[in-house]
Amino acid sequence: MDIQQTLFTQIMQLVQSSSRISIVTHINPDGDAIGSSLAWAGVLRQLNKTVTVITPNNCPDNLQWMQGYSEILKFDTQKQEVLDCLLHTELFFCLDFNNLSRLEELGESILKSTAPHVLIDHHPNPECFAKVAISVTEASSTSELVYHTIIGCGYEQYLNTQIAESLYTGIITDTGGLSHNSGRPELYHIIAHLLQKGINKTAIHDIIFNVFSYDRMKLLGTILKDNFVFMPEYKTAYMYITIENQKLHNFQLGDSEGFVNYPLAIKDVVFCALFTEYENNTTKVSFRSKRQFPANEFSAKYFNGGGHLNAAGGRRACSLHDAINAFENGLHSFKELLLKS
Ligand SMILES: [Mn+2]
Repeated sequence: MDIQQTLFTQIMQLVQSSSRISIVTHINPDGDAIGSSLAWAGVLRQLNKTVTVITPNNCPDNLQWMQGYSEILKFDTQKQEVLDCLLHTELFFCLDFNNLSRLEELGESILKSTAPHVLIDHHPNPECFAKVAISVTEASSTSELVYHTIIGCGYEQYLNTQIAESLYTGIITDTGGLSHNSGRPELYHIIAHLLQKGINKTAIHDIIFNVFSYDRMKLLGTILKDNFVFMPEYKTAYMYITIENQKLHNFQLGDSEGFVNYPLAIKDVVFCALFTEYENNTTKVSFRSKRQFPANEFSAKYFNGGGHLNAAGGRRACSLHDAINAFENGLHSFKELLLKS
């Protein structure tokens, strides 16, 4: 991966001159957000830095085994502790997002600090708020970029089993278990190195992917059976989760994680969406696509969102019904692109 050594040198200098460092990541943190943040925190702590990982809210249960999880500060439930921490922060690392809006309210608090920001991320179109930015869209994950940062900064001696486990988790969760965004041979050299550090690959896959509750499995069944629409004329399919579905199946944070990928298993689908209805007249949408169809452009145009070419998300202040209408209308203007994708 082509990352200028000068960027690592700058990061090393910033780390050397700071003793209190905060690592922040995006709302609804996923495996890559938590994995990359905890891995980097684990390295910096071995350099005797006082490191705090801050998230806007909590992450799903299946990520809570990683080393350092229990010390994460969550802005929604530990606001005062976070604000106190920000006051003393001398250096920020912003991981797995590139736009402060991804932090929601936490972003405003961070902007009040005069401490420099270092961005490490793989999403397209970064906002320019960082002093140093490692922004590489070809990377499978932020965890892969943190691995390069560890090596590039000469911190390889601190790459222990627990840090390797966190990085591996980030890589496999952002690539759907190495199914997409994971075709570069270099990535497998990294994985080989992580395996050499003693990680248990089978155990991590099990703890990350085989975690459905019975309620969650039944919810998936309901969605696939009753709330699934296939539109072959657009090579598109979508699914939706109503508030009623959520109540009936005792919906927990993270329960719909991965559901959005199911329609892609249909041979002729190149684009799909999962709508989730919320109480406050808001509808959240996740998008997935195959090949060159730009899920992120579609999301930006109709759902105030963004993301990667093949995986994006957004939301709209409207009912589920109106959101689905907006989606179907949007398909008309993307029809040509859909059909040739
Ligand atoms: Mn990521």
